[in-house]
Amino acid sequence: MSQAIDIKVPDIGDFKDVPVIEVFVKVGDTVKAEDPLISLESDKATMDVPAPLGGVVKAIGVKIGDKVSEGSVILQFEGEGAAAAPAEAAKPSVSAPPSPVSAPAGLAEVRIPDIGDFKDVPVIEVFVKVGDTVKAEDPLVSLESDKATMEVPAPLGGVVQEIRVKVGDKVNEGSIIMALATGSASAAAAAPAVSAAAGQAAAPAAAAAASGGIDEAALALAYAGPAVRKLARELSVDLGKVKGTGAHGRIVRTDVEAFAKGGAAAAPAPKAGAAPAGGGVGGVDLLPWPKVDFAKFGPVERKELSRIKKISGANLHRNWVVIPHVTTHDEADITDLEAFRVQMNKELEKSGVKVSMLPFMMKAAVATLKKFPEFNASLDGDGLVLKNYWHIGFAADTPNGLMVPVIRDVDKKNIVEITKEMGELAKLARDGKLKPDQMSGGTFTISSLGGIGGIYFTPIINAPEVSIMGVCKSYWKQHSSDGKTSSWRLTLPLSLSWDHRVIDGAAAARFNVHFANLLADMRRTMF
Ligand code: CAO
Repeated sequence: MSQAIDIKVPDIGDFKDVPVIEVFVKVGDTVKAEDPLISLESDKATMDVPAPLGGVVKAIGVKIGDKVSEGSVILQFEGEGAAAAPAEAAKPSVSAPPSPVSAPAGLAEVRIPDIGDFKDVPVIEVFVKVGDTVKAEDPLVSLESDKATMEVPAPLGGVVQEIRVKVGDKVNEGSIIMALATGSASAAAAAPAVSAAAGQAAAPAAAAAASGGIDEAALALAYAGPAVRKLARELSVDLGKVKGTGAHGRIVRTDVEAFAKGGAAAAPAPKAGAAPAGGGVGGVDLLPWPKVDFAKFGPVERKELSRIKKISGANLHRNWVVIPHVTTHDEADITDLEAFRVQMNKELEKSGVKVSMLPFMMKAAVATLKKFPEFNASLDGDGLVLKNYWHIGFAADTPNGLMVPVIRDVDKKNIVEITKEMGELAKLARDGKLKPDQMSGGTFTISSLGGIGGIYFTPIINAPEVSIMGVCKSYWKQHSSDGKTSSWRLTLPLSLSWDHRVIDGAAAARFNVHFANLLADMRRTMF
């Protein structure tokens, strides 16, 4: 005989009469501790109530639409202890009256509350970062319309687990801005789970790791509760692709499961810049990822990916899958520029500034972007947003992974200013101290492996940018312009990746030629 246990709604802050929007279990289901049982949604937050312990669901006391408060009994379990230890079944304690157990609080998704008639209001400040502990009413983000500035407070206390907006994003009533681990679950939030949805905005450190600014639309704001997001992560399902069949298009558990099996209705064809539709590739379902017990073949150890790698990985993956990349390789003759750089470094020796090739490339990039404006642009639906500013990101290799600090207004800065700023930003990146605004707003990125080696590579475009320049180590190469005479030239390999939805191959080839010509003779930037 097993012990019947009432499961109650835990402490959910000041919320009262919160509607149940999803019930994840059915009678007879076996659940583990922390498995989500139901999801509640107020106008300010969505909260999953997880199982406080393992057991078998004996009865369910709520249905979708019911309103519950702290202490409401939501279901009844046959407890894990009794079920797992039949030998103890005869002990008197087992036949004791049902013991009520409050589920530990779980994850709460915080939404933008009623903000009147305001629509598409930009986030101007995010006050918290992943891992921060907040109390109810602590300000989380600040919004600014042309008429008012509003702070959105925490609807309940907890630990910030995911942040799904960043400065500049536009939000509306109901937009999910972050997830809080509440109650006992907050202890586990010290090592926050990071989803692709959290992506860009989740952590300042990684906000620009691979993509200078995601339009959070499809992924971050996919209408799904924390448990469904967790399931999606476990099944490697991109929520941006899943069509929700729940109320108001909400993505429910079965949608994710069906999608993972390849049978779900796909979301409508994406707009340019959004995640692709369909479960599989070209209508073909993908095979499941191979599961191998590597220990069978030899000794292994497991190392968790750094937080930055998890976030940048999700962004890189999205960018790689969504953007039709093409990479055009070329080379630049930097013989004279290198001589000039060496000369300038001698002259600057006393000032302590040491100029590398990268600031010259930034200047050459700006001049080339001005000539080819569609490379300094972002896709917006069926249109192209051409930017009349030139903020250049540079990939920086840090102990925790790849980051992309951005130098603003490169067109207005000289080589020494760029060098100094680059040095400061690279140091902040390596120390993990870059702020979100130091990684946002980039219009074009340069990824230089020149200090390391290699000849060519295919850099992944830093969405929502549409192109990226990869450079490798320069080398001496014999060059002939007439087939009769030749000379040794210092040659810089260039690899320009471009978004074929925006850029054509001919334009990319011209871009590279122009860029290379400028590096060959920087005086041309004056024309
Ligand atoms: N060819 C030959 N030598 C080069 C070169 C090139 N293209 N680029 C740099 N070098 C030299 C520099 O002149 C310097 O030499 P000295 O020490 O003799 O002066 C040395 O390589 C180291 O340069 P650096 O890397 O310190 O400086 P940088 O300005 O070129 O780059 C930074 C700065 C932050 C971009 C770089 O340190 C870095 O992190 N690069 C890695 C970027 C990356 O990971 N990209 C991959 C992204 S995709 O995963």
